[in-house]
Amino acid sequence: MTTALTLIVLVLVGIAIWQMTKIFELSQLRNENSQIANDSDNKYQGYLLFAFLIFIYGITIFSFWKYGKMLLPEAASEHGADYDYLELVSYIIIFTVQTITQALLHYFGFKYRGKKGNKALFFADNDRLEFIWTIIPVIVLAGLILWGLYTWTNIMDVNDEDDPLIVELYAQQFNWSARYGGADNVLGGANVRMIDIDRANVLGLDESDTYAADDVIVKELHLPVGRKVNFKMRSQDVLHSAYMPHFRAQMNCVPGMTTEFSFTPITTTADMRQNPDIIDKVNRTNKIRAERAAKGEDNSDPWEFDYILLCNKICGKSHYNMQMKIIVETQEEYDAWIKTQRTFGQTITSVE
Ligand SMILES: [Cu+2]
Repeated sequence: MTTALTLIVLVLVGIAIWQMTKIFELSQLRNENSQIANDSDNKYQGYLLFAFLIFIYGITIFSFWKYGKMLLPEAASEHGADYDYLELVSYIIIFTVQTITQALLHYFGFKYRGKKGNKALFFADNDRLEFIWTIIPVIVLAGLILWGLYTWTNIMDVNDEDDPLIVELYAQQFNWSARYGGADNVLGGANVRMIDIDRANVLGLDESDTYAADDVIVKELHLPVGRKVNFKMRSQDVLHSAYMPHFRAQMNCVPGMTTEFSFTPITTTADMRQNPDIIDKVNRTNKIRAERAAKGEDNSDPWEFDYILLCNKICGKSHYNMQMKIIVETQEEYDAWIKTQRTFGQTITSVE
């Protein structure tokens, strides 16, 4: 141990001496190599600035080309198209402005680099210019924000008037459960204080509530296509976030309260599997899997696309794997599936 420490100290002393000789060398340099930049240094720096501009444009174009296919396929919910359009317009505005301003910034940095007799025009202030470059962003940003608020209000339509399917999403470290209201489509009351593991009442349903008995708790979310779904979200422990990317839906799950989100799925899982983007993604993934399987690093089961519910809040160690499969199907398929599920009344175990 002492030997190791002595060695480290010796190495550090060596580095310090080497650094000191460098400083000494620099202070001894002749005048034309002085630390004060001359015209040729400034020219060199100016070209470097341009090289950096080309680099950021280049990496932007490269990322779009290389990783553009990672983007989500077309939205599978009714409101998804509005959401995507808002996002697209925001991106177009941001990219246009950033491309122009970066080009100007780097060009002027290059043009007015230190050079004898090369001086930029200087004026202390110009009210008209200031007004123009303040009012344009104000109008554009106010427009985007108002449009965003309007879109958000439309999306957050959680009223129960149009007979939505009511589904509870229950989050806990580190899994999801979904609960349906049963034949009456009404969820029984629930509270974490009523959780009783011994009796398999893991979601804390109120056993004295008559609405609870026919509730159906599942580990795979099935949704009939074309029917609005109102999600009621709860969390047992910490903040989670229910993220359903293909439906452009996300809402935090907060301990002690119920949050809501609603959407109407418009594309069944079977139809989404026919989407060219999805087919392309599946093919690429399976190619990689097959290559890995050949090396014995993966099993060779081909991957098949499914919608997914993910947790989008870093909620602990296994957060990355907190997910639930979502299946969107026809009303008939959904009815057939829900019939095979057992109700809370059937699964609860009585105390002996
Ligand atoms: Cu989580």
